[in-house]
Amino acid sequence: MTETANNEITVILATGNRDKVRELRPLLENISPLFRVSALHELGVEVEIEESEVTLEGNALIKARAIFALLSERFPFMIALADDTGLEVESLEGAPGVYSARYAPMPDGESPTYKDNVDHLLHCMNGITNRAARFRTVIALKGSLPSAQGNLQFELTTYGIVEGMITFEPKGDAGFGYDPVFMVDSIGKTYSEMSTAEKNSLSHRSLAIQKAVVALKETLEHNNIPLTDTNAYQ
Ligand code: ITT
Repeated sequence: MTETANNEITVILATGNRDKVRELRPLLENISPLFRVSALHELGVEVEIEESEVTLEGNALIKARAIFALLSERFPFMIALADDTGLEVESLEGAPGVYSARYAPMPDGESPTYKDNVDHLLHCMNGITNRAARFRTVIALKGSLPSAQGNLQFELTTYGIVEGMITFEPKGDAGFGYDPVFMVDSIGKTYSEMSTAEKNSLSHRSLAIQKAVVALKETLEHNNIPLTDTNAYQ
């Protein structure tokens, strides 16, 4: 059984992280009247995907491909959108980077909380004066859409980077992950001192999404698939 309405493209957020969903959804809204954005938990999907690559791009593709494979029968016309994000600290030679979610050492079988990771980062940077760091997000899309020649299958990746500094202590209550200790150079506030809307107006994630939308539109235009005509998919 398929669940795709005639005139919709289902965009599935291929992440188990609801904080990412909260940021990604408004970024994707209003791009096209055809988009219907769904998170995995809203579709009743619970899945563990092993992130076995050593790059953000590799792991973003693993997640997009896994969710595409899992749900493409249910949604023949859909785009699986994955996000892999890392915090890269200059004086730690780019750590925690691709391992940002599992940075703090934990007993076997336990996963660190956001606070465990932040505490570990501040501990590792104790006495270090060079606090320069950057957030990098890679967005991967894997999709299947109808075109005049039949199903168009495509895959693409884009990235977004924001430069900043690691603070000496957490500041602010909003956001998630390393937000309380990441001060954005251009604004002079940590991400946790910003609302979701303000973070979304400048974040690594929003820059990557903007590029992904441009790349998607180019791919679709190249294949004569309009993103605005709601009759195109009937
Ligand atoms: P999925 O793989 O299911 O998407 P995840 O949380 O494991 O969820 P990542 O592999 O991209 O996602 O892990 C990156 C970690 O970096 C994440 O757990 C947070 O601790 C942190 N992180 C990601 N985006 C962030 C952001 O915008 N602000 C602060 N920390 C962030």
